[in-house]
Amino acid sequence: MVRTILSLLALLGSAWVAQPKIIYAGVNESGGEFGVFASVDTPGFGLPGRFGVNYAFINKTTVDIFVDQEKINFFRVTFLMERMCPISFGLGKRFNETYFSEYADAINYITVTKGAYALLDPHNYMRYNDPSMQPFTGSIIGNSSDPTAATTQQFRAFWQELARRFVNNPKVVFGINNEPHTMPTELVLANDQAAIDGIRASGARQLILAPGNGFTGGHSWTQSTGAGIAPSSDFLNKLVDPLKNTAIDIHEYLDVDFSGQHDACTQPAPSNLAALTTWLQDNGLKAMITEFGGGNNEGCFQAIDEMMKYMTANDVYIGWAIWAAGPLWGTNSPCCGPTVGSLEPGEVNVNGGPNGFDTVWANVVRPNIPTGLKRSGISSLS
Ligand SMILES: *[C@@H]1O[C@H](CO)[C@@H](O)[C@H](O)[C@H]1NC(C)=O
Ligand SMILES: *[C@@H]1O[C@H](CO)[C@@H](O)[C@H](O)[C@H]1NC(C)=O
Ligand SMILES: *[C@@H]1O[C@H](CO)[C@@H](O)[C@H](O)[C@H]1NC(C)=O
Ligand SMILES: CC(=O)N[C@H]1CO[C@H](CO)[C@@H](O)[C@@H]1O
Repeated sequence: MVRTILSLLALLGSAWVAQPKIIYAGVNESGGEFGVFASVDTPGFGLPGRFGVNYAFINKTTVDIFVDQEKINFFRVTFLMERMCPISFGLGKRFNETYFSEYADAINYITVTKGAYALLDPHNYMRYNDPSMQPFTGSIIGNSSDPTAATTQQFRAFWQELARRFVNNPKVVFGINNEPHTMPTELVLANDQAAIDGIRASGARQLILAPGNGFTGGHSWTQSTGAGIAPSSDFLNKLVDPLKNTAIDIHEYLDVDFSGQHDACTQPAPSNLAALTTWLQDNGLKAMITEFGGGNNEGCFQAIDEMMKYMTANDVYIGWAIWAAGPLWGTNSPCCGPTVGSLEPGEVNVNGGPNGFDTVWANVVRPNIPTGLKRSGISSLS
């Protein structure tokens, strides 16, 4: 009897462990923020830009490949706040309807036509009004000593309007902002909270992802990322979502300085993410890793595999999106050395050889795509 109960418990235990925890798996679709980069700080450079020429959101054919053949269920789709809210309008509820409809077309294709989830990603580093030398130009949202800065209230109004427009689409996820950095962590918290308040005030109930400071790096979550800057862990557990449907948004590259610019993977995820994992557990929070990546080499394949298995083994992680696919990369390499190329199917790398989709994705990402991904229902923590 004891033995039966014990083996029953063991069975229950293993069934428990085998529960799928990663429920979102996918890729970044980067391109909506392109065409504004200048070699010197030039406010307004490249704005508004031409759709399909200077910027674009997705290639529907490659989204088909990702959903139908690769069976992923998640796309992070970047856009630029200065295009959604032209500088002449200011940040807030007045949108450029042309840019919005181009963006909404991409989001609706992913969510309605293909049935996958889409993360709305204002790719702005918590800054607004000058993306010409991102991530360092632009006024920090809510910097009250900067008269040209958009206010936290404006940021709330922006999110309330964007969420209102997707209130009836259960498959969107709201990403508050890409990679805040070099600002008071108190202000990251205040802006994140304002976004959550605006989103919920619109009636939207979908999942929200909240970033921390320091480019929202997982490895530095519990550390100061600059003089006088408090660790994200000191503040990001103070967020209040009345619907308790907010997770932490994490980025984590595996190269020497966590920038994703080098081809060697020398920063192991399991040890670098350990303190974050403990913090998430202690605070009853979940996280998604919405940017990561590694180069086209054995060392990186191993490091990525280790990272993905680490996320699967720790149930505080509910999903991931690798950087990056997108319609405008061509032979350029968004991650991990100049010769990897992008993750966009059908493209080649700078040498005319296979790109990251045929190397990194095929070798290490594809084998780690879980089978139990969430396919229906409103975006949520489970
Ligand atoms: C709105 O976006 C469209 C498409 O990019 C652009 O042609 C137009 O000039 C923009 N309007 C403003 C006010 O920026
Ligand atoms: C806020 O704005 C002031 C005035 O432009 C600037 O001196 C300060 O550095 C800004 N704060 C941060 C954290 O950048
Ligand atoms: C979209 O992707 C397909 C499949 O790789 C490719 O044949 C096509 O040229 C792409 N279209 C654009 C506009 O890049
Ligand atoms: C590896 C990589 O390209 N990461 C980038 C993610 O987001 C922006 C690109 O728009 C970059 O600043 C990061 O370096």
